[in-house]
Amino acid sequence: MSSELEKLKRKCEEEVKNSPNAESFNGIRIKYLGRKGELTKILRSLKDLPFEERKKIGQQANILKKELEDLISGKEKELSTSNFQFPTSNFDITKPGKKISRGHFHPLTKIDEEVRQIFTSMNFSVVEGPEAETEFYNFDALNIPSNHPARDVWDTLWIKNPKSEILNPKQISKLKFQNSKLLLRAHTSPMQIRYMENHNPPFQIIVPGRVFRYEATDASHEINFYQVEGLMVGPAVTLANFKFVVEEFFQRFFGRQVEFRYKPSYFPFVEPGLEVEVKLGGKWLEVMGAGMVHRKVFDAVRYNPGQVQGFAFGMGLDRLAMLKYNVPDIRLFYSGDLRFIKQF
Ligand code: YSA
Repeated sequence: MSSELEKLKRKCEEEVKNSPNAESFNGIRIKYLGRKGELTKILRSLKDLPFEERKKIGQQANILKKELEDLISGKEKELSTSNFQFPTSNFDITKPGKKISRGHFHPLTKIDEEVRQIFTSMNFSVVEGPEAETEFYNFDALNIPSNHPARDVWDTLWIKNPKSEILNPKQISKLKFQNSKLLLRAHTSPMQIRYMENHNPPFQIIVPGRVFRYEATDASHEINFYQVEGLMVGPAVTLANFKFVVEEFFQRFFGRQVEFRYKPSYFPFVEPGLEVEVKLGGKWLEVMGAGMVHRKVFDAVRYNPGQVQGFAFGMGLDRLAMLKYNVPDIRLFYSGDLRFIKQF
């Protein structure tokens, strides 16, 4: 009889051990200790045994009953979430938790957003254009024909064997009359042409976007970077309007009064052309190229230069970010180095 008790004990222990959750213990309790349970059956059968043996086995069975009860409720408590207890050793409840690191916008995205906000608040619309461009839009229509020395300014990344599926059918038919070689746009100015082809003045737009140049990289030059183009055209848009818009933009962008300086410059698509410099930390820094839209550009989009005039500008977004955040090397923006990115 005592070997039967022993067997029963092992069986019950095994079942408790393999029990997946606290809920399954009720079943085990009924199976072994319930009114028709296995241990109860043994206790009932004792009446047929001689007195001495009944006494001995009875005692053993009662001890086992207590043991099984403790075993089942102990394990049940342990698994029950409502009764979860913090482990008492090595657990400091007052210690601050681990900080979960959250992502955030890249510094260039932040600057891009800020530039868009300032210009849209001045009633400029934001438009974007293709990064793979044609020679016609990137150069010819901007008064930079193929033999023009100014092409050297825009060290160009040409695309070999352009696949016609990059262009839609309307574009392809147009290209029959235009210079169709493909390239990665070297500036955002081609969007001046694309926009004017499809819109009538007056309007004012900015074109933020990625541009590409075949250049050696250094602390202030990357092979791919971002520019923001600006274009305002109307019957009586003048350099005075340009000066107001640009100064308003930079005061708000840098969040303080800054000094400006205008220098004559040359871009084939403006006349006159100029460069804008701002004084930051006691130093003059060039921040944009600009000018009044050249009449040949208006010719290319079939505007009447006698009826409209406008200004255009282009600035390097990365360079603005460098000035604003005091970043010494443009390449850090593209390094993917989290130690740098996490500072913004
Ligand atoms: C000029 C007159 C207009 O009416 C309209 C636009 C322009 C700008 C012209 N399209 C242009 O691309 N001029 S630029 O070659 O001098 O570049 C403009 C700005 O881009 C520079 O002032 C500089 O801030 C930035 N840039 C140029 N090359 C760069 C660069 N930034 C990073 N890496 C490079 N490699």
